[in-house]
Amino acid sequence: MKKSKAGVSEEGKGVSDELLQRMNGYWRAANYLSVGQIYLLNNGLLKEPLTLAHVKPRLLGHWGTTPGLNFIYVHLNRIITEQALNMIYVTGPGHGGPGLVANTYLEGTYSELYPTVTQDEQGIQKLFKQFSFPGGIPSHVAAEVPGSIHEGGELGYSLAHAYGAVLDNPSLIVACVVGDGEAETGPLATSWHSNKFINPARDGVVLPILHLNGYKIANPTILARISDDELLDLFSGYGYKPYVVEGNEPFAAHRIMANTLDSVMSDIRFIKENAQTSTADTCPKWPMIILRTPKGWTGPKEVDHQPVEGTWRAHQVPLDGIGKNAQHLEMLEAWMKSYRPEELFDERGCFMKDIAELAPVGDARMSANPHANGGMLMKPLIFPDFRDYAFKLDIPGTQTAEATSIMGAFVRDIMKLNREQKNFRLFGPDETASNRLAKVYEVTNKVWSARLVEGDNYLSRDGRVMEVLSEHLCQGWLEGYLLTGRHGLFSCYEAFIHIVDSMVNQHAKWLKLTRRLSWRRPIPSLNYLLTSHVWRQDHNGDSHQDPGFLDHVANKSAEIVRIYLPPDANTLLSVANHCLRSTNYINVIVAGKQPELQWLSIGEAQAHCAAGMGIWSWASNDGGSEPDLVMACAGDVPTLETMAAVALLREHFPDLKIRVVNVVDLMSLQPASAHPHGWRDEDFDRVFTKNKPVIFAFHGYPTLIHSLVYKRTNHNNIHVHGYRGEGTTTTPFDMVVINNLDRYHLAENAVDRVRPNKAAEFKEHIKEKLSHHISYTREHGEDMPEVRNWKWNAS
Ligand SMILES: Cc1ncc(C[n+]2csc(CCOP(=O)(O)OP(=O)(O)O)c2C)c(N)n1
Ligand SMILES: [Mg+2]
Repeated sequence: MKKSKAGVSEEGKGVSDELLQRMNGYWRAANYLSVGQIYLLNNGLLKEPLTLAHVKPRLLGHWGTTPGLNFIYVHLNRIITEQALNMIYVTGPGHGGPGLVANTYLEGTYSELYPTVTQDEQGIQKLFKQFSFPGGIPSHVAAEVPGSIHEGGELGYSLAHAYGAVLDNPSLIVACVVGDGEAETGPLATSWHSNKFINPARDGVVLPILHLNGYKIANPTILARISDDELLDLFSGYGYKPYVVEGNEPFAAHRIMANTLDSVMSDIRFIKENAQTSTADTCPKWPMIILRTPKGWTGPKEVDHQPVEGTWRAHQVPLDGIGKNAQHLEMLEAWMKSYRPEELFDERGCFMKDIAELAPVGDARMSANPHANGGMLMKPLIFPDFRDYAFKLDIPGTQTAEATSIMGAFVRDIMKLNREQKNFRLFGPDETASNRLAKVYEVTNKVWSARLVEGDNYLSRDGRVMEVLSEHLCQGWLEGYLLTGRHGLFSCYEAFIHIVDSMVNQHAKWLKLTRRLSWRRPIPSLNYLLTSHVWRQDHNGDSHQDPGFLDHVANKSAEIVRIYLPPDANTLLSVANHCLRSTNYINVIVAGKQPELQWLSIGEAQAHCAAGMGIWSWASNDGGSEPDLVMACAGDVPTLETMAAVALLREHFPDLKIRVVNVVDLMSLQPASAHPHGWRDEDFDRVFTKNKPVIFAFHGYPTLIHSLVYKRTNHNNIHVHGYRGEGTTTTPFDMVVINNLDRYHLAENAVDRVRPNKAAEFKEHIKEKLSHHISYTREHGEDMPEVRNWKWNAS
């Protein structure tokens, strides 16, 4: 590759041939252990001639990326040791699990955390057998792998995680290997721009290493097939200083890599040393490495007359016909022996001391760095008393407030109180102000390290709000920040949070796994505030209306997920206070930003949120005895419509005994056996009755409520109104009408069930109301005054 536009490394400096030879030995050892994990059941040190009985019956793993990952690892170890660096390793191609496991084993961390995997022949045997094996460990760089904050199974998030990890960690360097296939994904493509959000004086350093091995599973990669000029221009254009390391002859490649890393580190030191005094108005050009080496390097060159090394065929298991083909078995033995294991491990299977010494020690090992087990470094947030921000309620249902704006003051003061310990940030795709959290700008700005121009609002290099128009990037940054032990909140439009559905899956899986690993410390929860929700998209309409993220999240493990639908500002404060203090959860809070009626005092809100759901006795007229009807609701708009429906029913059917139930913690609907927040059946039955009709107004898709309550005694009587996929740009009330979630449809459904013989007249009344609503809104462009100005006065 042409290097004219690339950073030029300081040739010939520093590293002796003798050291490079030892590093090559370390690399051979890691490669040997990687191949062993993929193939061997026993005979780990190949002391006996290899037979079929020594080989796993199912060969599961990925070789292609692994030698490159191992190559990078040993080189990073050198600079960590020589320069006393604080570094972790993020593996974009996480399918290279064998390589990372091998390295963590070679540096001793693996045996410290998993003492049965000893540093001897028996331990190697165990290490090999357990990989991709029932009852063993997964094939990827999963939570089980010491030093990992990134599983890398679903490609695309490595660089966002890496950047999230270095925020507010000025001494940390994250070496982030990006697969050239991974680089084709949308989330990864946008992640290069993270450098515009890094403040060199306050944050750490990400060293991206593009692993240009040329291939994915079955195809070449785009970046491997564009011209060298275009490739270098691309990364210069992203604001990096690209260095190229290229080669297929190991020793020569070692030298170039070592020299390049020395140059890279001197660039990094220069930027860091000048960070405090720099007056530049653009971001520094951080170095990055383009590593162009063959896929499946050092593996079989040809199998069955097909080239393998340096092609896509090396991606998984290059010799996969071992059971049927004696030649494959011989080739495997020759391949493994080419690493000369007898020079790397002694008779007992211990790693040779002179090579082992190359690894850093203690916490300097990338596998033992506490940043990669973020809970170890987690400092709890300092909180103001959330009750100090309470909306002062005089009479329920008569005063209005913007819930998220009130929460904004609380968040502002959390930001202020934690400014010194620098462990709280707010993330959002360009919507913090739109979501009414702008009070936070009284104490901080949005971070922006690119050029500033006059008139820019609330932008600075020191800001603690991270806004970029990529939900992927917000999510990835926040995950990286949380995984390294800090706290945050992601505020997002409800409909567009779906963009990160799949990332949520991955994070939920990660959290679930870490709960089973005693050495992994709990990390702060992933908190979402979904505002600008389905029912109040007055500007935007159909494209912005979808409450389905709740369904997506509700499917995840009950250990991990919590969903809150606070009906007003004080309940939102209480819920936010709870979520921001929690660890190891995914908390989803849905709350509107528009002025809405307020229902509970702060004391009532706190008690209601602690219970999860409950009877609003002040709004009920059942006198505490068995009602005729339960009107239930979850979500702010459904609560308003339910209350209005109750008022209507009371006016027309004064003898009807109606109970109002509000649900703030959605998971309390589930049985106690299904979710830790689930109510016991007897308590649920007491509230929802065993046999009375329940009209349930729900924020999201009705099927979610049905699925949560299907085991409850009264399930057959629970009739849910929610989002039916009807959307458009219209008035707030018309939006609920077209989905049958409005007060009239709720009341009509109730009457059909409890007063069927007296329903006709009432239904006629409702028909008139709805028809008036249609004509009024179509004529005036706003809701009828009786809807707009409605207040609760039924008590
Ligand atoms: C988002 C996503 N899509 C598809 C896959 C399936 N997959 C696994 S590995 C791979 C190829 C990866 O190629 P590259 O990033 O170049 O890694 P390497 O060559 O180092 O193995 C693909 C497509 C995946 N893991 N994640
Ligand atoms: Mg590749």
